[in-house]
Amino acid sequence: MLKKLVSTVLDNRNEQDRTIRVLMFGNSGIGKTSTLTAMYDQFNRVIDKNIPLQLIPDNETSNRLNKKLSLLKQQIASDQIRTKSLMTGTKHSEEFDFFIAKDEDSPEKINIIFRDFPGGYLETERKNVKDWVKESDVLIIPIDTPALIEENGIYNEEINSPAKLYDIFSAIRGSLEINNRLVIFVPLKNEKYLEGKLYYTNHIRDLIEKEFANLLQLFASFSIREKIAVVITSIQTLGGVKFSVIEKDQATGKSIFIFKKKGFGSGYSPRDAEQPLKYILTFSIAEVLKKRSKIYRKVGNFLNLDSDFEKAIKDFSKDYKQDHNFVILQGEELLKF
Ligand SMILES: Nc1nc2c(ncn2[C@@H]2O[C@H](COP(=O)(O)OP(=O)(O)O)[C@@H](O)[C@H]2O)c(=O)[nH]1
Ligand SMILES: [Mg+2]
Repeated sequence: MLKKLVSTVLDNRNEQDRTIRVLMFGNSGIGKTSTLTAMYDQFNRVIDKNIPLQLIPDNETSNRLNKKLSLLKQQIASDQIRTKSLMTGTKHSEEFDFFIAKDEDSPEKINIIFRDFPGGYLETERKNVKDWVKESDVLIIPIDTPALIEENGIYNEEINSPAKLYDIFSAIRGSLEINNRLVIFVPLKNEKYLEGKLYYTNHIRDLIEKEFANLLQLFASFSIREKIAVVITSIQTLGGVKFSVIEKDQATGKSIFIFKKKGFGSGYSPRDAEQPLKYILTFSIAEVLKKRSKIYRKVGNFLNLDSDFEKAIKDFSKDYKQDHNFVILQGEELLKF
């Protein structure tokens, strides 16, 4: 009893320095670093100027992402993009640290740590991956959309690895029953399938539900479903190009997905890249509020999140998109404050 009380109070103290841990899955070349880059680049651009918030990377994160940003912009300047050949994928596990605050000196902040690891780890470093899942609040599963859709999805298993993901999660299903989590499927490279009317008629959601059925059933199982919110947010980290054809590389026999510029003048134009962050912040603030009301009941004393800061976070995140391509599959309760 005493132990419980002490740990509640300690939790309480730590609330000042809140950290959200986000784990990014996906084989190299799927678009993890591009997603972070576009998110960081877009956040400060799209946020309403009346909301006093910034997404601030630490120095190392900033250097790495700015490098990536210039690579992406260069890439889009060429007429044709061959995935995997122009850029090297993630080779080892990396962390990208950000915080959200009014400014650098503000004592009120939320830390967000993204961890990115090479897809091969799903086979070779399973113990680490499982530990990372256990300590994460948010799991991001980027999806290579052309691999999901083209040629009836024959490339899906190899590129998006639903079976490997299922193995990892089902091995630790007990831990999924303990803390609340948010899982975000992020279809990428989807420019071709979201154009014009296709935005409202594409089958991306249906295909995710079909191809990841095992994983989704696990998340929806009795002891887990109250603990996990699952959403789909289709975003574009490049925007100016669209999938064109799959070609066989003569030398290696490997299939290469080719992207072409949408039009003569099209350039780097990410779309909706801030949306996953809105979901992450909505989930996080809802968690904080829940904890606070619990602590209030137990100890009769709670620590405030500065009310202006709390309001700013709510103002930014409350209007997350919900439409054909932004879907809450389960756990809507965890995304309400
Ligand atoms: N067309 C298009 N290409 C993308 C998108 N996101 C990523 N890519 C491509 O995928 C490549 C690999 O992405 P990267 O973020 O380096 O993958 P990582 O290994 O998972 O970190 C990039 O160089 C882009 O060419 C997207 O939204 N649209
Ligand atoms: Mg990477």
